[in-house]
Amino acid sequence: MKVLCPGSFDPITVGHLDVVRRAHALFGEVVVAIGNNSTKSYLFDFDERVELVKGATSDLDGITVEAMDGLLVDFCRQRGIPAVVKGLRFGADFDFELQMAHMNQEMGDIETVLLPAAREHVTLSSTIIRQVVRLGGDVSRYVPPNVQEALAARFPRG
Ligand code: COD
Repeated sequence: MKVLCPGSFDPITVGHLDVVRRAHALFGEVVVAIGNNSTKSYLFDFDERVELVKGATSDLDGITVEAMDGLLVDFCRQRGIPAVVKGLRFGADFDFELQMAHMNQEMGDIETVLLPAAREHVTLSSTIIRQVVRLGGDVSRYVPPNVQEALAARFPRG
């Protein structure tokens, strides 16, 4: 079955990649879609986020990457994708994901599968990564190498 792993990916982290890999193991074919969450302002613009996700997943089989410029339900309908797979870290994620899951089911009959974040990634977020890098910290354990390079270029040290 083909499933969608959507996100802002600002930037993509090893936590996101873990969910993508597990979705692939469970369902076989994964489209990773870079979308916009209208409540967020982004460090990397849309095209940069798409390129970073492409670079981070280039060694993974069975995974394609696309820009999602509009409603998730329209994107899925156009491609015959029946379900989305998302990661769940803590209660706040659940509250937000449940709202989106209901909207996507009502608007487009799209099912949502929520995978618990891996124990080692449960406190990892793109927001924390951006904060640590801005303050000169090392995030190499938490992001793929191409993202680390992009962050270093954005926030050169000393
Ligand atoms: N471990 C596991 N999962 C994680 C981790 C981690 N360390 N970090 C994040 N995740 C999960 C998040 O919980 C989420 O499920 C997913 O990864 C993506 O996270 P983000 O933060 O990159 O992306 P969001 O939540 O900002 O993405 C929101 C979308 C872009 C998917 C959403 O806004 C959307 O669908 N937009 C399209 C327009 C639309 O249809 N809007 C109406 C939706 S009802």
